[in-house]
Amino acid sequence: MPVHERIVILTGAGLSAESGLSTFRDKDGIWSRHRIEDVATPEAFSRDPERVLEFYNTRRKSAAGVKPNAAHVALAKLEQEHPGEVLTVTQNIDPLHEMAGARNLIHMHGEILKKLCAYCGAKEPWEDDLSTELVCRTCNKAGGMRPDVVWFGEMPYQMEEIALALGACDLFISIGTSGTVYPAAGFVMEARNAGAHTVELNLEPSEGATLFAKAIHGKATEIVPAFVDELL
Ligand code: BV8
Repeated sequence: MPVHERIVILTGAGLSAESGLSTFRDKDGIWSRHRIEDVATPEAFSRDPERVLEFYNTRRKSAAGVKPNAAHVALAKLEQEHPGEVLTVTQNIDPLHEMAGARNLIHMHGEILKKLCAYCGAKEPWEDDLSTELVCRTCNKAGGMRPDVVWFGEMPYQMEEIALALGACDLFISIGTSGTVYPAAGFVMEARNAGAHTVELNLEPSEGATLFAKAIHGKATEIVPAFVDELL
């Protein structure tokens, strides 16, 4: 495989599955137990904030107790050892990439271990439960504290930076994502238009599988380390 100068990696819930975190659309996934409209939209938060906060309090507890797996470690090794630029864009809100050593990382859908004040926009690390009684230390208002997570209908973070990276990359790797949620699911097209080689690493073909030049199917902890070794 030729040496690639600029690599963009997109990751999804399938990367964290073998660390013990539920995915969204697998048979016993998160969306089989909750409706997006009830727990992952701004309307749901204004309609029933306690229900939304409870959904994320449960997920924050499970995210705080898990460890990176061999796939996260392999991706951090690629970033450290590869001579070119490696950017990881994750849809995941867990901290597993950074725990494995990733540094050049964008959490496009936010982070479960941060809180955001809906009134003033203040953000800070937060590992405990959130409740509507919590008073914001910046604007002193209560009732607006939410997880720093991008809900459906909200603009993902750092989209300009991501678009620039996709437009300049020569290798785009998509790992552990079903390719159902936009704009992330459209990144492969942006990379192709930039002339990049595109590879999908997933348990099974994603919804966008036919858009990739190459596909490798299997469990992330097996196929990602092998693929990284091939690249290095
Ligand atoms: C936007 C954070 C507009 C929260 C998430 C109607 C109204 C509003 C919007 C829309 C609409 N219709 C369509 C849209 C657009 C919408 C969208 O795409 N909807 C889909 C459902 C059709 N998108 C949005 O709303 C986005 N925002 O459009 O804004 C806008 C424009 C301008 C100005 C302002 C606004 C925002 C989307 C972000 C929503 N937030 N997450 C949270 O986590 O609770 S999305 C959520 O889905 C997660 O981030 C998750 O990462 C993401 C994608 O899921 P995946 O990661 O792919 O996980 P999934 O379970 O689906 O798949 C796992 C894969 O792994 C599977 O393929 C499986 O085979 C594989 N796997 C499993 N185990 C393994 C494995 N692979 C390897 N090894 C294993 N062991």
